[in-house]
Amino acid sequence: MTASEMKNAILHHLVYTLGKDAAHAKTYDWRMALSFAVRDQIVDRWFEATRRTYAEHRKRVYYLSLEFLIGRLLKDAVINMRLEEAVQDALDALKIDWHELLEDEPDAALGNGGLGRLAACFMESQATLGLPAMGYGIRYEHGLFRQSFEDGRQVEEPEDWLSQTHAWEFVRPEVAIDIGFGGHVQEIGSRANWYPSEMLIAMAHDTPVIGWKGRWGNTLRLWESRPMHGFDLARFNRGDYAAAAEPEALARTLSRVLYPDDHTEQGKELRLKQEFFHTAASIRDIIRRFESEYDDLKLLPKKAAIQINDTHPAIAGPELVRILHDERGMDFEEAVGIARNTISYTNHTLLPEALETWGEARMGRLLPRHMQLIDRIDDLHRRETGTGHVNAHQDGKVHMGTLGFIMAHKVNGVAALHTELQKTTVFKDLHELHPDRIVNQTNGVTPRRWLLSCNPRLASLITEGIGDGWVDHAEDLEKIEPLVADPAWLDRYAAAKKANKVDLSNWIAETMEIGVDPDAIFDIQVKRIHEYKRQHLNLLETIAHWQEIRDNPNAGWVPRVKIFGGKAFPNYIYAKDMVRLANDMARVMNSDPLTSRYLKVVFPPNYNVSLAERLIPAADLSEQISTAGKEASGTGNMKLTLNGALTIGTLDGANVEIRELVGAENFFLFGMTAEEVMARRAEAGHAARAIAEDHRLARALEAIRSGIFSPDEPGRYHSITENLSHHDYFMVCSDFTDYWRAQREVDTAFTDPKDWARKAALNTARAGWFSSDRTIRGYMKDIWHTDAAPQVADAAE
Ligand code: F55
Repeated sequence: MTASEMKNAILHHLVYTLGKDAAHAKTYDWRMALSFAVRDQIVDRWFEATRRTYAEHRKRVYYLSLEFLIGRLLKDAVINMRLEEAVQDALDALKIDWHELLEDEPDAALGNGGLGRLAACFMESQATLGLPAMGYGIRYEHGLFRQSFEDGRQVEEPEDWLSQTHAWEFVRPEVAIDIGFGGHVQEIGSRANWYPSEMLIAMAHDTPVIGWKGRWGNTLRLWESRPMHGFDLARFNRGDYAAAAEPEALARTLSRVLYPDDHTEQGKELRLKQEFFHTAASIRDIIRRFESEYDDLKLLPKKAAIQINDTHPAIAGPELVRILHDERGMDFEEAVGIARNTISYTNHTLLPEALETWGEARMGRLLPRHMQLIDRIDDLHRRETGTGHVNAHQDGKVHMGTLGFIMAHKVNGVAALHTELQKTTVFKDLHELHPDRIVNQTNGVTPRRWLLSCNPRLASLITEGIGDGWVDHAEDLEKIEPLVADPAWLDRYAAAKKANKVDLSNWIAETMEIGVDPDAIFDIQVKRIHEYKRQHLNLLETIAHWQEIRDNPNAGWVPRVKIFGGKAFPNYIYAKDMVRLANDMARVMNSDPLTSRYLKVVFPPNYNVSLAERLIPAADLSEQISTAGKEASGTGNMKLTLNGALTIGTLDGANVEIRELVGAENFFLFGMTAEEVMARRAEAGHAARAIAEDHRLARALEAIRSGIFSPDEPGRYHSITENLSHHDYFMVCSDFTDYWRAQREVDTAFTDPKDWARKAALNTARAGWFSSDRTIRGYMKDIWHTDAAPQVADAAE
């Protein structure tokens, strides 16, 4: 497409789709017009992919996830369709600022963190690989809350991305699926009819997901809940307007808000209803599509693979069995076998508090037939394995992890260490019964968004050196290794990083009124705020470092900017205290005339995908400091490595694999191993001992206790200091000394800029394996047993 064709397409949509005259169009109108013009380019390719999938009777992959953290879509679409030049030139001709349009797009924040963003990277990789696949999720009206700070405290406001038209979706009113809850069951022999007492409708909204060079397009189908019957006219006519609107309001509640949970499960009925709503609509849609092509349900596992993203859609097992057995008349055992061979389950956490359970009373009330089927599935599993003690329904609760495991042919962990720990902890008993079921698929991230799009300077430098093959064969990044030996090339690598840091410094100055030195170490910890991720370990080290600078302000310190980003679950008081402490520290330290040249703390509010895209390219140091054994994988760690940040980290999650690949000499390792953590935890008084043995740690804790950071309320962080001094489940104190040592190694290493640049470039060169393309290929081979389709011709540049 030429620039002038693009310009005409934009103007056409401006006038005929948006009904705006160019003279009066605002940023929003131009963005929408551009988005529609780009979307038009995608649609034919998207149809072609669907046509081929049907024509070739391809197996399809269905990715069921309560979260898709897709962020903004315009730039992604433009880049993958290779329309960048055409768009830029067209907008120049129209005197419209491309960056202003990009910034105008709201983030689609339909997820909490890693799990949701992984689903988004997977969708993009599946499309890039030409794998016929479909993502199923919920079209939340309000995504993850918007975070702001008041007096340093986190304040949550509702997120409102749908207050403007969503440019990328197609509404499918004809795809409307009935969903029931409650009611009673009438058993007929082994089968049953379920008569729900409450019904609503799941309506589909489709967003095309286009792969690199437009070679393939898949669909992200998001369900919106709708009332079965509109509003109550009789009540309305009686003048009871609120009551008339009530059924509709109740039905719509289901897709109203994203559950803002990251590891602290709050058993709420609405959440269970969301899970069933999502899963039942998706399974129904899958079966409908299958039956339009094939007439023998025994073929289901050959033609469909259903991946459940954590246990949130784990009711898929019983629901599929219910359809096969109750509705289609298949023998129960056969139905279980078919469902199991179709479904596989990804586990994302070992934290006991995050393993979903539902009370049998609630489950029985809301899903009476599923409750019966779960008992029969347990019963069958006991007979199959000859054991009595491993049940999904146990101690008055349904354990969704166990249910997910029993009803899947494969269960995967998300990094090598996490997968091994699954076998010895949460799924120990099940693993002994089914030793072939657990497999590993180490997470990955899409290099299109997380390098090509977010870091154009580095991407161009790489492409100039080795061509653009790395974009969809990220392992090719290793071809830059010979260039790393060339000092001139390394200078350019360092210059790209520096320019990204200057951009970020300017943004920090404009938005937060904090001046930071672009020559300082940009030390970044971005992720959900959680005790196990240990932002407070980073904060304690920051305090100790600040104190040493104050002791000796003229000692020639290596300047640092500590950058934090992340949201705390609204009810997670401890995490919110950590946020406030960081902000209190920033206030005190950034205005300290003795130290502020050397140390700044910056915590931009509302960390989301777009902010990640801004921060990650400017990072020198990546903080991956979780208590070993607790972070299943991490994916931010991969994005930062790819963008040439060196990791300071523990042997946890995918850090282990990152370190192996980039080389131990290019990674700052510290801390106890998962095994050592478990042993140390058993020792009484480990925290007190660690504090007694490290005067810096003791002094940093004392500083918090004394109220230096909260003079108006000295006791503000009592719970943090008390917890760390006496309990310290996450071993902050026990790992402090080694973390401090590693941080000083970082300082020393940074004083040799050439060597630092070399290490950074080697991180980029060796990070290609962390592409989600590799991860998806792994799922295809080991779990889904499926191939990619021959792709549509490349979109021309
Ligand atoms: C969301 C909802 C609930 Cl109810 C529980 C957890 C979550 C959630 O967001 N979990 C999450 O993000 N887990 C993360 O998954 C990533 C992708 O596999 C991992 O990299 C990361 O280690 C893990 O914490």
